[in-house]
Amino acid sequence: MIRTALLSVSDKSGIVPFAKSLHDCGVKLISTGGTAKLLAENGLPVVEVSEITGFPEMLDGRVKTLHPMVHGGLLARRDYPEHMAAIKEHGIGAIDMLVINLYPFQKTVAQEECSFEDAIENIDIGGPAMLRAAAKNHKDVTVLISPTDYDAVLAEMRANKNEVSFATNFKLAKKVYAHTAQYDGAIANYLSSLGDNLEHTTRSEYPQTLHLAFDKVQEMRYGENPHQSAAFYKDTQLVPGALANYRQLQGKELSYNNIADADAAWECVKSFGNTVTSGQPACVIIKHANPCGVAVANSALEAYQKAFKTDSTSAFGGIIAFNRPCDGATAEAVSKQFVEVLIAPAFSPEALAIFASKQNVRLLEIELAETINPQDIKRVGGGLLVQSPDAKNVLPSELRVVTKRQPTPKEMEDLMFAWRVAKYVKSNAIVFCGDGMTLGVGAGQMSRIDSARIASIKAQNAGLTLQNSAVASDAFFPFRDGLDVVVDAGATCVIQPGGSMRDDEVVAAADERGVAMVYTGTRHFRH
Ligand code: 93A
Repeated sequence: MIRTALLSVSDKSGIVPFAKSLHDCGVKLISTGGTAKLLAENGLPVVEVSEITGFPEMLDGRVKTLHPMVHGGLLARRDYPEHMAAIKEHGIGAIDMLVINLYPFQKTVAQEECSFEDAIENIDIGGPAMLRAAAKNHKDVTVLISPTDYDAVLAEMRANKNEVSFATNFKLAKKVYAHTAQYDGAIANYLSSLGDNLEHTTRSEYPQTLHLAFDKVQEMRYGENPHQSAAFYKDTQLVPGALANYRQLQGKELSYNNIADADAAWECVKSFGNTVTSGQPACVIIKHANPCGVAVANSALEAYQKAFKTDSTSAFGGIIAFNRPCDGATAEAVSKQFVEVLIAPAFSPEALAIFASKQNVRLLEIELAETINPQDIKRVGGGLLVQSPDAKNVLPSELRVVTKRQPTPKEMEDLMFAWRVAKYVKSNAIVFCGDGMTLGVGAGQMSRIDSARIASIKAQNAGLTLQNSAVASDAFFPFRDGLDVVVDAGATCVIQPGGSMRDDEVVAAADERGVAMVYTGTRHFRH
């Protein structure tokens, strides 16, 4: 039974209403400095941990809760008379619930400008110690690390006279150890990334140490092919906006290939603005992990219509994603094609009504939020390849025009769009674009010139003109031949990383043909 709760949170969102509800249930509130202050300001009676320990918070807050008055209260076994006698003898009160949100270590070190000092001060000691104590004693203690669990626990308490079941406590305890393991993993990762040089603290210099915690959420009927078995695992700590946070509104169970392609679609569409107000409405259509149509426009509907034009043949049975809510008009248009999965941050009632008669279409709703998987992982024979994600977005200041001719503002806009798309196309990637849409996508070829030829053939097949188009190449042109192919097809400007031994030859070819060329300085291989 929950009589006393200790609350100590860095991220204080949701804590006040939760503490109010606990108070309404008659629960005594204990809290650390900042959290206690906030609760008191909101009219809640709260006992400061320092009153309980008889010690002030000291060493700049490094020592607040590391005390037998706290840990005795968390660890005492309620069913052991000796334990209960011992805490009674020492005047220690039992703590039945612990609510913690640790110092934001990962968030802190993810900042480019994070200093070593900052990183170290954001290593939480007391929080994980209490978490591990409470989780160990989960038979009698309820431990919460996520505001998303507040409501369910409250509902259980209200329905059962402040009791929380063993099943709930056990579930929450498992979450805790996965969380503290990840937290320590992040610290180990960060520290080993520094090597001997404490100046190297930027995210891009982060090395890869493996600390994984996953929950199996779905057995699949089969894997990539019907003779392969498969399952889907989610990170135990999901960040908002991650694909695995999807809410399926209708449709058959997602298959292995659906999830893989949905991820490609969602990652690509999010890159065009990852809040509902930023960037332009965008639509991405994926087939076999590659975009076969990407467009931006003034509305989701228009973006879809443009994206569909790129390659309507390949779009058949595709996975479609929007960075805007799917409204009735968009749903109407999309429902005319065979679509496997449709992803959007929201679906209007009209859109849902349209798809109600098409129950095979899988509709996924995912919150639009900025997320980056901390690690990219690929299984190879006998091992794993682990890398930081390709989170690089080229800054305008990094662009370098290398030809005599400067791109016009319109060309520059098309180039930036093309570059953004190319990042999500398997290498070798050549992407023709114009007016905020893809015109031809050449993907996954072993030679760049073949990708260029395929991209131009695909545009022809779709009846699209490449006259005055912009082209992105995910990596440098090794020879001038690839450039010649795209210029022959009608491109007037090209964006590419540069860095080839024959850059001079390629730039000379661009000058010879009156084409504007921009270097990004970074490439986007994707395999
Ligand atoms: O500096 S600590 O490692 N030492 C502690 O004894 C301690 N106790 C709780 N950090 C400690 N905490 C952390 O303080 C919690 O995990 C939480 O993140 C934060 C809440 O502090 P405040 O209530 O003062 O904002």
